[in-house]
Amino acid sequence: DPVQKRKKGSFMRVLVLGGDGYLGWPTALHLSDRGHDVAVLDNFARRRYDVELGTESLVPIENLATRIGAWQEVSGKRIDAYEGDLLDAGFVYDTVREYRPDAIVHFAEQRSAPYSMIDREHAVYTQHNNVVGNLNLLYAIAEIDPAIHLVKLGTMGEYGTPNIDIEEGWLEVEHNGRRDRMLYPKKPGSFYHLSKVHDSHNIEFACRIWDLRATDLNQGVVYGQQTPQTALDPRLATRFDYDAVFGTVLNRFVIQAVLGQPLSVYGKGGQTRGLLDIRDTVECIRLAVEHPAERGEFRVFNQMTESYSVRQIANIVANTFPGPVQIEHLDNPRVEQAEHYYHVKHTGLVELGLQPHLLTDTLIESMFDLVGANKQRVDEKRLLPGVRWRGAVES
Ligand code: NAD
Ligand code: USQ
Repeated sequence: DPVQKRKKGSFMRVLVLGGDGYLGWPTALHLSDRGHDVAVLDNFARRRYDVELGTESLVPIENLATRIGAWQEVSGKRIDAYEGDLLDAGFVYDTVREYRPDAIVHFAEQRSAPYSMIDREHAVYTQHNNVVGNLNLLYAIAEIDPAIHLVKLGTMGEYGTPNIDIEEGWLEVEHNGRRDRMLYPKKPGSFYHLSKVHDSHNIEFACRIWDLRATDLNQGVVYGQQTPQTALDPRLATRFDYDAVFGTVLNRFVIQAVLGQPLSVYGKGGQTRGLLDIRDTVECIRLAVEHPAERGEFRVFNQMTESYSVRQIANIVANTFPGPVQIEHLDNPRVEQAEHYYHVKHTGLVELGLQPHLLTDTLIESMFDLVGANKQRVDEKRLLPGVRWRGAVES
């Protein structure tokens, strides 16, 4: 009986939704390595976007069953797997009922801003998949076991780039002589980022009405591909996206440098973003899981360790690469502020014990080797951005 089992020790049962993805898989390994009982759930949508877009992870990845088998071989630990879709409410209820987790880590959403901006169909898919999947999950938790702690991946992009300091989720407001604590106002930059805002509002409401406990992790842009666990065996590798739809900025710049391609800075590169190392992502999730929110609490952490402008990121990569690197300024396909104020509070996770890996030359150099070893897998046609924020309505 899982409930009896968890009473015996401090280890938890954790269900990782999106556990076949870039971040979900290494997180599952990290939690399993720490002694928690872990199960992953995925519908493999991410592998299907690859087929749709004609691209593939730069680093070869195994299917989920092989990955799980390899982990058992290497660590002696078991990870359970549930294959299915969060849009299927019956499947979500059955899984939560059967596994009875203490915590659910929710990564399982369509996460690319450009993908959500391809056209109406992709925008609708993204918001439907993300918002409805999350809502099914909230109902399952409320009806089956409201003590389950939901650890939900949000994004720093929910806030956008306001001309005031960004707080951790909540803002003390004084208006016409009265004060209140309000959810921080949001100004996101794509239909994908908007889906996360909608999720945050739904989760906060569920905490208020049903006394649920939730942690919303507004994560910045992640870079890197290896964690101590994924590095143990090539079959444990997580995906690494280089294409203009799913590849994120620092990872793309590293890949472009190795390929001898110019670094694709959108516009002048003055736009600033919060970033973090993938090793810090998995650690932040562990810290959130092991220190649950209180019943009724909607807790928000800003999950990032440093901020840089895109121009600075390009310069760091160019200066670290041993050969010549060109930096190219492309017309920005997105609609975003080119220069702006950016000051973010991100002390919550540090207070729980996070010791950040900052962007040192060492990590970038290890990424050069990884990319070099797989560079024949790159289809250069997939490097240039094709999705324009204004494109869908112009055409
Ligand atoms: P990913 O696409 O690699 O992983 C998401 C996984 O969820 C995929 O394996 C996909 O198949 C699965 N999934 C999607 N919809 C599903 C559904 N309806 N039912 C079941 N499974 C479903 O993405 P990632 O980069 O690992 O990101 C994980 C989460 O972290 C996302 O929510 C993303 O918004 C957030 N995040 C990512 C980054 C980043 O830089 N990668 C930064 C900030 C926040
Ligand atoms: N950019 C470039 N050149 C490139 C790619 C990106 O200049 O080749 C710029 C973009 O214009 C943007 C910034 O870099 O200003 C970040 O772009 P990105 O594609 O790395 O990240 P983004 O679209 O914001 O999305 C990624 C993840 C998403 C997550 C988000 C965190 O895909 O899931 O939510 O990072 S955040 O940015 O904090 O919202």
